[in-house]
Amino acid sequence: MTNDNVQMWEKLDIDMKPHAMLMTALGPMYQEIYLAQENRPEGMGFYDMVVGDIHGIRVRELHEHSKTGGKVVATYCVFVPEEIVWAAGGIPVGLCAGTQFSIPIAESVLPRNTCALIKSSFGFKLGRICPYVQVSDLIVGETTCDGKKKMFEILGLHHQVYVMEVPNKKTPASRQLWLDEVNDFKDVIEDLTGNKVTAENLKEAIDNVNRRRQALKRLYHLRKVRPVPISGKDALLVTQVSFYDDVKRNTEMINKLCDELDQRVKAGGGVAPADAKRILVSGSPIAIPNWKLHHIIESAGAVVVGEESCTGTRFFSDLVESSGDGLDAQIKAIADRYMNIHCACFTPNEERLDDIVRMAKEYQVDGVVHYHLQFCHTYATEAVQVEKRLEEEGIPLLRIETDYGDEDTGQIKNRVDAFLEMI
Ligand code: BJ8
Repeated sequence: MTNDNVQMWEKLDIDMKPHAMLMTALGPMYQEIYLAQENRPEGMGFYDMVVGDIHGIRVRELHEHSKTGGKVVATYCVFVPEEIVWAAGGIPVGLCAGTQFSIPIAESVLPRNTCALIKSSFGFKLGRICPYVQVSDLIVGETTCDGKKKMFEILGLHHQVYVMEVPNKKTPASRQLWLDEVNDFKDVIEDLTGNKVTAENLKEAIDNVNRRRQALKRLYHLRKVRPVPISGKDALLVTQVSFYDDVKRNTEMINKLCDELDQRVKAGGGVAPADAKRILVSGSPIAIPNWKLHHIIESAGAVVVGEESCTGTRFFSDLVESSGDGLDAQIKAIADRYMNIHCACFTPNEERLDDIVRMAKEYQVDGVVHYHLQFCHTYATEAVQVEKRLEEEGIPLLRIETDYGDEDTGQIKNRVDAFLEMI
């Protein structure tokens, strides 16, 4: 903890005591889950450094940006079009919301039977523990689920909040509604930053974000190889960090890592034996530092080779078509791309089932672990359809409902062990 960091956190009105407790807990946890892994790619050194100073380096960049009048826009969902923020000279940051630490604070206000992700994010703001929240000028929420929607109303009492309406169907009328929402979002961001979104700056932003998506696609493509050259935990971390790192640096670091993995694959090297059980994780997003499920699966000798989630393929599989045919066409291309995200908030959501089956085959998995947070009704209920579809396809499935606590770790371990034995 450097003095510079401490001064910056004080300026950001961080509550220093609980914040210090959070930072102290993170180190040993990262050591146990990440640094104890064997045969890690050297390229993960960058991510170790990022996590080692998780509330330092990047927050400082955002803080410097703020000091020169730049705006920071925080988000909780992959539906918020980051290209528009970049184009207007702002910096988008995907907030973490993956720790148990902030949940008791949130439960002093929110109902306890609310999903961990909502409580964790709300607790960060209420407790003034997260510098990414504190440095942001605006939090952009969305109407993807009832818990979030109502939480954003209360969050609005503590921070500047703007909510985008995400429709629940993918009909032509819904698509028009979403296009209008994206246009309104552009106006909000222009007002916030004082900068106009133009065809030129938007094209540059689209290209930059697309390049990061392509780099992540490259990383995931490498995970299809047997033996797999990178652990699921490490690949998950790369995606998690992509939510808040600078888009150009992030793309460069992912590609560098992939260059190394290419060499590994050529040499036939891997992080797990070629016959290790291969698992696809599907379901709710897994926000940093929630590494619980991957750690359990990989500690049991299997390897996670893909994530069908918003901290996985839903984040990057589709690109925005960068035709450059003027601002209206670009905004339409952005709206179309985001409507392709197969979140469980949509009905029907057959495309997600298709994606899970396609990924299970492409990544040659032995089984799928469907993961959802307790009190997340959309993913819990959609799991019924996932189970039915995978049964028809002959793909083994394990359903896990959990939260960010440790109480059920032993029970999940037993269920994962039994599942791996069975497949
Ligand atoms: S596009 S998955 S990031 S909404 S887990 S808060 S749904 S009760 S996170 Fe998500 Fe966007 Fe969809 Fe992706 Fe509600 Fe469920 Fe909690 Fe959730």
